[in-house]
Amino acid sequence: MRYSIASLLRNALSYHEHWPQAWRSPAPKPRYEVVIIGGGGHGLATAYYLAKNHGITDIAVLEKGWIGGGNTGRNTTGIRSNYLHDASAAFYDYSVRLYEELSRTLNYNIMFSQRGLVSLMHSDAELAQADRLRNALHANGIETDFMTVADLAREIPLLDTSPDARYPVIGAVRQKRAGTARHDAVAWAYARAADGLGVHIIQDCAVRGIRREGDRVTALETTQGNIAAGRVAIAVAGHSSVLAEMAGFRLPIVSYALQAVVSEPLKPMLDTIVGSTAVHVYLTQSDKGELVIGASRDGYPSYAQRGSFGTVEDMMAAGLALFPTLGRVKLLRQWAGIVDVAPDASPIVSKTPVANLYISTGWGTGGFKAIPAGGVVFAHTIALDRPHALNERYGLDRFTSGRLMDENAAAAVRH
Ligand code: FAD
Ligand code: PYC
Repeated sequence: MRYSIASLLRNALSYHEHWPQAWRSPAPKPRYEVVIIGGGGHGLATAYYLAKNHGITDIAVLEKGWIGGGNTGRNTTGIRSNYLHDASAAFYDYSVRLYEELSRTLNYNIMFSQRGLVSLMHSDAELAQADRLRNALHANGIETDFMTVADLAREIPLLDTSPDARYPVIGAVRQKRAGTARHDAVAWAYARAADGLGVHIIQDCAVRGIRREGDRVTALETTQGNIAAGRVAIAVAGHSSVLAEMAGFRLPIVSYALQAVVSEPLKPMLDTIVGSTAVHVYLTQSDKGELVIGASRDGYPSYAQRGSFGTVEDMMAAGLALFPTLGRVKLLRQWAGIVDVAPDASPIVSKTPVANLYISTGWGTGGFKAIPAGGVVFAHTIALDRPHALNERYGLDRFTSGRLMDENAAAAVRH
């Protein structure tokens, strides 16, 4: 990373005062070549790669709240590439490789930590399914290793590996290159880099209407006035159907709340991500010491960014079944994000039925890991009006052709 000793000293002695703004806050211009709706990781990364890879810099990113305030700043930051289908494996592994370099690429410490992801198995059926996935991953050059119960007892000592456990563990599969990153740093890093290339990031600017002439989008009605656009890109996660309706088409997306909680800070006790799809919970420990715990999405569609108490109760019961010693740990916070779920649990990065309107959605419970690659392929699709090789299978046309790509089994939590 490019830090000089002088700049480190200056910042250390500044008492955190007089720091320059990391990106500007311009008033919107009347027109942009490209307007991106949604200042989450996907919208910001797309703006950056449009400018960096395609030389398009007359771009505005419109965010109704603050950048990263949607799912990007609410997620549990699991980054991995253990997906079943060839096209998914290629896409997600490219994203992990971009993450491996991202702090350097954007000159911003995103705190990427390749601490590995351990997926626990509790039945022969799960082991058989894991073998199939491991073979598919191996064929795609993505290595995983099998962990025995003895390996688990040694490496995750607080996990209950006894045969008398409520849900006895019989083995696990680990992707060592999987990991976590600081979620809002990813948004901020892309924002600062995009701003540096001339992109306007406009916060507190909600899109309320999409204007069309014939089959083309011409302008957006926003809370900061009307903005004309040559091309418009939608990257609003759980609000995708609302935006699609404004543009006059329908999406096969259902929106749900997905919740997570953090505990009080604890001494270091868990140096990997560990989860069980059967018992249905996953845990990791943040650098502050908090246990970050998540599980399934809520069972019914909703736009309420709260989530239901029943899901939290289930999540806690599942967590305690795996880690009974955590029984007296206190929870600090609970929150939810609204996730955008496609029927096959694969994303949609695509042209739309409306000319010059593009959409990135369907990331569901797993789009944080996809931000770098999602940005690259969405920027390519917008700039060249055709998909990148890595998102050819992510078109909206698959819902009419029937060529779906079912990744429900690879979703770490229920989509
Ligand atoms: P967002 O970050 O939600 O950004 C969309 C933005 O659009 C929002 O900021 C919103 O305010 C804005 N917007 C909406 N409507 C409008 C409008 N009308 N006008 C202007 N702006 C608008 N993924 C993983 O890979 N690993 C994980 O471990 C993981 N854990 C998760 C845990 C939880 C609890 C949640 C909620 C999600 C998790 N995810 C995870 C999923 C991941 O967070 C999302 O898929 C990803 O962040 C989506 O990014 P995005 O940029 O598409 O959406
Ligand atoms: O997609 O890896 C994932 C994930 C973990 C937790 C939520 N999503």
